[in-house]
Amino acid sequence: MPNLKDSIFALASAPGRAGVAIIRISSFEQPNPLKELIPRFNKLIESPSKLILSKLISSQTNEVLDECLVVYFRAPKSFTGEHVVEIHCHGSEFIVQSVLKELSLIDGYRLAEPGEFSKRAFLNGKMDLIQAEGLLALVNAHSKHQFEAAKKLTDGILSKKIDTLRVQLLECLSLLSASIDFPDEKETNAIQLQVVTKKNTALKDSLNKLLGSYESGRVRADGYKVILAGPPNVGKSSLLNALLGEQRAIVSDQAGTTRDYINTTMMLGGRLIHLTDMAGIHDDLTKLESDGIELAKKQMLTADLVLNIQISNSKDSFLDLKEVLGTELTHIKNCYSKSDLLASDGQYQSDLSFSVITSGGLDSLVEYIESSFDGALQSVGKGDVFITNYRHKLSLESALTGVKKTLEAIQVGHSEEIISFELQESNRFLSELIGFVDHEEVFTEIFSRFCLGK
Ligand SMILES: Nc1nc2c(ncn2[C@@H]2O[C@H](COP(=O)(O)OP(=O)(O)OP(=O)(O)O)[C@@H](O)[C@H]2O)c(=O)[nH]1
Ligand SMILES: [Mg+2]
Repeated sequence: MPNLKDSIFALASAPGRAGVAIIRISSFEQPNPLKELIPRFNKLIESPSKLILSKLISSQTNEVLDECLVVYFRAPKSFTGEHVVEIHCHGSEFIVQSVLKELSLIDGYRLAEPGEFSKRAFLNGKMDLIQAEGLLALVNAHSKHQFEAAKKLTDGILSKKIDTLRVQLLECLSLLSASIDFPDEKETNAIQLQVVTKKNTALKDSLNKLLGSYESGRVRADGYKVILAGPPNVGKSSLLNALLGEQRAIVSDQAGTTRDYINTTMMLGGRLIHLTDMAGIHDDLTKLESDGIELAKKQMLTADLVLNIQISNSKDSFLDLKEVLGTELTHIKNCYSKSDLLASDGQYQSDLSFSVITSGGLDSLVEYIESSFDGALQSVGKGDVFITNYRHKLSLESALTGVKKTLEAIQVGHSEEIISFELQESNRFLSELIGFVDHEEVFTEIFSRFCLGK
């Protein structure tokens, strides 16, 4: 674990040439060693949270490195909760590197690890673990949906919900502990057990509701996975290229052109879509093709929507994906490709039909994908709290198991000690979720996903 007493610094803005670059420094103590670099240091310290114009002077050569704005945030009123100085210098790579080098020469100062500023903010109680994950999601957001989902996390809305559930658990635990301490109070204890049962039933409902929001939350946060499936040569790769507006996949009149799967990401009306083209599925296989088809099957199992494509004038019917996969997929849409080959359009009213050559029907196909995406979001109401993150899902599932076991233990008449044990398990998972339980491995894994300077 990195030393928390070290002063850390890093470029907080994006690397490369820019108008302004921001270098962030966070120290456990007042950053007096910066006196030499920042001649107006005293003025800076006297005026926290105010931008001060100052030269930057090299301690090695006494040369002026830059003239820029500097701001000091006095602990704990800073992002990390420590003493933070931000240098807003000119965004030249040379200036940035010179300033970073000067900082690295100061005793006890070192380059921050990715996510180390945020980790210090978390350790100093500036945000909980869920909010830290929200911050990561916010920085990585491409779409409005992702931004909104991340904002719910950083604003602490999910944390508050989890904490409310945790408080209810703790209330149950204290009722049980009173019963354990006073075993002779049989009547009172029976009433308290009823209260615990009622509270746990409500907890079970709340946890189920949160878990039920995961699929919708996941689509918001991670995007919607659409797979182009069908026999060889039906025009899957052509459709991928047409939707993307670029020649991403190889197209040819030879069956079996695509062997691997091709993942692409695109925005449709502000919606983040992951579009996958893959090997055509058929029976008469070479070894290479069969490997490709195995990969394709795995892709389909994780899809939100499978477009099952067949050629408009084909005598063959659509692939039976249930038979191909040995399991039912929830969202399949049959589509006819190459509609230009038909004498007249609109022959297959009930199915989508399109042509990459004439572009006919492509708008309807896009509309269909967009409305499927929107449909996936609708299972969660506008003001509802929802979850987006797999770690949160796993912790909530474990907490739910504990609550269910508690209710079972009450039903079969187990002792208050056993009932308490199950509830404590639930409490542990909810506490871990927010980061109240010291779990260095989880912290390291989460913060290492941050970029440098965050
Ligand atoms: N007439 C017509 N031909 C098309 C259309 N779309 C694709 N094709 C042609 O159909 C052939 C196969 O197209 P691909 O996009 O490679 O088909 P695929 O489904 O990816 O094929 P595999 O990768 O082999 O499974 C090519 O010759 C395309 O030019 C269309 O809308 N109309
Ligand atoms: Mg192909």
